[in-house]
Amino acid sequence: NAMLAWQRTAFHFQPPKNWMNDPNGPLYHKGWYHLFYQWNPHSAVWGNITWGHAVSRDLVHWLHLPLAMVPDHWYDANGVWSGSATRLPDGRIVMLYTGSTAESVQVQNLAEPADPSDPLLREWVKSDANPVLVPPPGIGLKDFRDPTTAWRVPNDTAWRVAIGSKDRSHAGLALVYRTEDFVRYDPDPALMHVVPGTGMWECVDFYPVATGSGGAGENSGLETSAPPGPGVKHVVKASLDDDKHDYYAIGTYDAAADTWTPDDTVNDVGIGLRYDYGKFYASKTFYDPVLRRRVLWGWVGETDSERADILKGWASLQSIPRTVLLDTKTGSNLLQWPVVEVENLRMGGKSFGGVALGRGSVVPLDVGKATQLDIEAEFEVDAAAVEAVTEAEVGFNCSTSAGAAGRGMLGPFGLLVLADEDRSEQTAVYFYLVKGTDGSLKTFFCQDELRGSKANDLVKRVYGSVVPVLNGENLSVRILVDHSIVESFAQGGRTCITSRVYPTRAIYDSARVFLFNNATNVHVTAKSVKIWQLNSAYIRPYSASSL
Ligand code: DQQ
Repeated sequence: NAMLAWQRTAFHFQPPKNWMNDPNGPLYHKGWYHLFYQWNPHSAVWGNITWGHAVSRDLVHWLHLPLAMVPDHWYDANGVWSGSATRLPDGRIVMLYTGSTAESVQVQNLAEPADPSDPLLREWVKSDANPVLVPPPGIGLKDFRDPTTAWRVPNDTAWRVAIGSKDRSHAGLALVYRTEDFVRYDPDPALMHVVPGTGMWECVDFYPVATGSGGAGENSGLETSAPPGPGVKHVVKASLDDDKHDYYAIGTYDAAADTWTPDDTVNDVGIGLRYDYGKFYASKTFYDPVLRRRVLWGWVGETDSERADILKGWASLQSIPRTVLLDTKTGSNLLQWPVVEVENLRMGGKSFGGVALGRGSVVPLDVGKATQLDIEAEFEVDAAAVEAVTEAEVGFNCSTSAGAAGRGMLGPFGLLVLADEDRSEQTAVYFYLVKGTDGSLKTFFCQDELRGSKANDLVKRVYGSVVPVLNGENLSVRILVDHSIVESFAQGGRTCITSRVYPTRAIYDSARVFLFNNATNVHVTAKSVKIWQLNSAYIRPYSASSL
């Protein structure tokens, strides 16, 4: 439908058409990054789930390949659901995935490349032993899915795999199994992790991160089986089916006892930290041995109506792949940042320095076409004015606030993207400070979609949360704008927010960028703002001759 053509993105991963959801089995093999994904070959709504497949040299430009797996056995007749890849030390690649059987029972299945010497891994063979795991006693037949990448610990030949579930009391949990051959499995009750009240855990992920002290370098990712010990923390992530958000906790994996304990037991998985406060779900990481980094993919769904999706002929994007590191400055959160290859799409680039933002001001930034942008901005707030305020909005919360239009003492201030000339449409990305009577400052990072579009068949929200700001740090934000998505990263990626927006006026040459400050009591200076146009990534359809 040409009417909605401007909503397709230019550098986010999208199949040529139809419905997509979770990223599956990401891996690196013989020069290529592989991405599989949940896909409906027949329509723009969820169903008939098969595995789409694409490859890339740089995680940005993709070549679509034929389907990797289709629902063609009784054990996955109702869908080839989510799963993960594991590379064994001998180079063998095993893929574990959930099949929804003809009876809609969730079972785990094994598949391997037909020809591991094919860099494109075009053909996949399902094991004769399938299903290799069925729901254990006490677990619902439809509550057993999404196997992780397998890992090993020192002095043990057995691999471990986690699978998401819930129990009868609505506690979310990760069941762990041990296996030597990926065909026979034994339960590993010690390593199971349970969090009351969190409901079904989908797409569990478990991986090490470096603390930068006493071990691997703090700026590199760790291989999934990197040995636990000093200098290493382990992240457990669960996608909560109840509220469709991805939560994580950082903790310690004791390999000898085979247990994982969260650092912050109050904010355990599903209660505490979120990867992203906007639209971002069913994510999965993989280790990239080339650039020695851990890379995160997340499914970014639509917030328009199903009717609009059918009109468009497609639904959903994958997030920009993000490098994941432990934030060694705070020690208590991860840092997510667009993979460095995205910067190769930068063209031109404009710098604006020292833009004064008086109280209630809006300043346009002339950047030309503003539908595909990479923005880096740094703000400084007038410290004396902050000092002069005795108390400011301690009860503030992005989601329940009036958004960018609301005027507080020390916020909001930030940027408006995908805005038209008179700002009748705009997506606001901003900071908001609150101050307690004891003088303590807290910084919120929010994204407001309420005026994102004139269309009325949309879910529009104000997203966001607190972002840690350390002494001496300015407020900083990176924003990627791509037609119908805004992905924002505050303070180097401590807090991230993804929005889908569907402007009807701020499209093509009419899209603009503004700086704004709606605070009543504080001046803000945009110390530096750099804005690049981002080139399209020309994601190519498959044909044998394109190789
Ligand atoms: N999507 C898959 C499931 C998973 C869910 C089915 C998460 O395997 O639990 O398409 O979005």
